[in-house]
Amino acid sequence: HPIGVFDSGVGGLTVVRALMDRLPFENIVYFGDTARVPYGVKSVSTIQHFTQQIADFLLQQDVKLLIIACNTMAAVAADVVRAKSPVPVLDVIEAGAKNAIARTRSGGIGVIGTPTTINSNAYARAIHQLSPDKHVYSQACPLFVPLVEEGWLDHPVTRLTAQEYLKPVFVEQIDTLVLGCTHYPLLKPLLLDVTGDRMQLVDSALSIADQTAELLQAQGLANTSRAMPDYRYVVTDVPVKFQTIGERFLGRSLNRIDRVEL
Ligand code: DGN
Repeated sequence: HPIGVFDSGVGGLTVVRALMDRLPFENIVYFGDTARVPYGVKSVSTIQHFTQQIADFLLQQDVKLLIIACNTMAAVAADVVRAKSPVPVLDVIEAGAKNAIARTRSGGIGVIGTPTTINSNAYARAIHQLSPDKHVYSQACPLFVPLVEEGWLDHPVTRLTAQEYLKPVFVEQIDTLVLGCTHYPLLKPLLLDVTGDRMQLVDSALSIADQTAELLQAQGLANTSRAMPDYRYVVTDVPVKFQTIGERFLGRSLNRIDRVEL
């Protein structure tokens, strides 16, 4: 049985990439809701409805595990998915929160994400539930998603935007910064430049790959076959430049793309 990974669009391919590296023998089916992206500015009820549709679709594909790769969906719809899923559900927020707690020394943790993710306060809740003494400082960075999709990973406009969002008053309070959006791992070098290279950047994609490995091991769900794994990509639209942008996120070529309507 494959692992089902889903996102609002192409961004979750950063999570697929981390899973392929960490768990090279697992089959993966990825679902990207490319027709309805972006989710980051939609209402909670709409996001919950879309998320449930996607989870139902993947469960019909007989997945053994669901991974919510999109921070926006994880922030407002993880409970809805968990309540109905017969298989385990992991999400990037839980994984990122745990990793941030493990890595901060000062206790000051910064979180950046889309407006919906930040407004939901989901990271702060997840962090405080595990470790009430931590201080969480949040900042929405709505312009990062389009800049990353434009491929402006090291561009003066992106640098200025980052300087605007990550002002010294914010940066000075934290020693750890959670990249709370699928797109942000691609900005790591630029973000380290802007925040100073002593900042601990928490990449939720890497965090969730580690958590997935632990869960598969603990529950005896790991694939024992050492055959070439099977990767499939299901999307609701194939927009212009999908291939180029997708391959930038995935770090390898993107084959076997199917289009469905939900
Ligand atoms: N995948 C979304 C996230 O991680 O928050 C970003 C893209 C979007 O829906 N705006």
